[in-house]
Amino acid sequence: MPLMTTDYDTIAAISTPPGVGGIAIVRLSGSEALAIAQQIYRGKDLSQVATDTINYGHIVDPQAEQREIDEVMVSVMRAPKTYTCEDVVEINCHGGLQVTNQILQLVLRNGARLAEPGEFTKRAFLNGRIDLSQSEAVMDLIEAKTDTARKAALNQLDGNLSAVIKKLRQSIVDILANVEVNIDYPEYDGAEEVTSQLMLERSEAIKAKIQSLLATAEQGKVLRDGLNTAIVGRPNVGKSSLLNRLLHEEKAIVTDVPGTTRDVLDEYVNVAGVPLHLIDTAGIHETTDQVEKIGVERSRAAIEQADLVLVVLNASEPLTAADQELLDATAHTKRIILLNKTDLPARITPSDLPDDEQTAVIKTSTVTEDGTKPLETIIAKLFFTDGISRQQTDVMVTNARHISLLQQALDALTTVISGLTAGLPVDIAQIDLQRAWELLGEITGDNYDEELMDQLFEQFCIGK
Ligand SMILES: Nc1nc2c(ncn2[C@@H]2O[C@H](COP(=O)(O)OP(=O)(O)OP(=O)(O)O)[C@@H](O)[C@H]2O)c(=O)[nH]1
Ligand SMILES: [Mg+2]
Repeated sequence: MPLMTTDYDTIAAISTPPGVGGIAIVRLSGSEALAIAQQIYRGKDLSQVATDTINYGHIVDPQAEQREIDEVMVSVMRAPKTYTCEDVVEINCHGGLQVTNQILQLVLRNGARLAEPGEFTKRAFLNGRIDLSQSEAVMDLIEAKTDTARKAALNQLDGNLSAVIKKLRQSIVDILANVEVNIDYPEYDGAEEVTSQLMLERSEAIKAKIQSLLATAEQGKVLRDGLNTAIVGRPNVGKSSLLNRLLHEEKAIVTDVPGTTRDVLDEYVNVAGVPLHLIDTAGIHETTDQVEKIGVERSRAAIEQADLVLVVLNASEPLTAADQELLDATAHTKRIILLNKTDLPARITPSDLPDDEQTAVIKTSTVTEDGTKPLETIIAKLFFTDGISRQQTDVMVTNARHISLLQQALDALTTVISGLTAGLPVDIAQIDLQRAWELLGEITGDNYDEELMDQLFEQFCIGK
């Protein structure tokens, strides 16, 4: 995309998290960034310093007799080779709410406007430095919960997904161009059939590529949002102990009193590159205790919403009716059965368990920690059959908006293919093919809609 910097107003925000810290950064972007910074800065003449330099000085209040606010380092980055493609100034000040807020106020009083969430990144998009899917990758990168999620986001930021989408769109344009040629020069016999056949073959190839992209989406979504994993079982079987083992930290309260966990507790943990959103639940059983009752209801709801259920049984006691009920309730969910407390004499044998090839059964003891490693391995295998290879994170669709657009493009291609197969004329199929081209363009923002853009960037944090 060409760099065409439009002259927008100059925006400013605190780019570091609020609170106390060694350093905080107030960032400005826009054609007035340097001039505004200069008004409140005592040090070198910023209009004369070289680009990509950091400069020592003081922030002063020009409206209050040059009162000193802080000792700072000011980074100067001149357009167009900056994050936003505009002049960018970053004031590195001392961290702390008072200092950073006062500097921000000064900047605003001297001509800048407070940036909206994501507005710096939006500028990078509007100025043509990155496309929409790359902008979204910035947010994914900030929010990455595991190293694999970070890699996938970084690849998307590098433009890997954009490149694949651009190629697909080009292939569609090539088909459409071919159709135009044949429609314009229909003089030779059989032009229509040849065109139709060619369109069909190429549409099938494009459809296959979209399908393979969509195939990465399940893994991609897990990488991004974490796998909702509910730990369920009767009271006292060791659910909270298991959560603590997987977290490698004593987060949940464990006691020998049944009914210790009364409300769901959730934590993120990285298991072999899979971000698990672990949900420890209250023991499921009949109870008249009002508080416990609500907990039990929430446990049942957690099963409904889970991508994976860890069913914990106490292997040192015979299987109870309540255990059986849980096994039935989770029969159609992705699950792993844990025979816990195997450090004690066993009272459940595998033959007591449902005969179900899909379900892995693991013996665990949260006391000896037996079974924790095998459990982690199985969880990783369930979602990433061969582990996550570099190849897979190269292009991975992680974003719900992208998934939905790819799905719609796939539907459009399916219509093209079934139409052509049924002998419909090419110019009818052409309409849906063009629709697929438009839908793919929405991923990269080549066809963008003002309202959609606002919604997207609103999800960003301030100062990014
Ligand atoms: N021997 C043995 N005891 C265990 C094991 N796992 C948990 N326990 C004990 O079992 C008791 C209950 O453990 P919790 O982790 O609180 O069980 P829970 O399923 O969360 O119980 P509720 O929250 O009450 O539903 C505690 O005394 C644990 O120390 C195990 O593998 N072996
Ligand atoms: Mg518990």
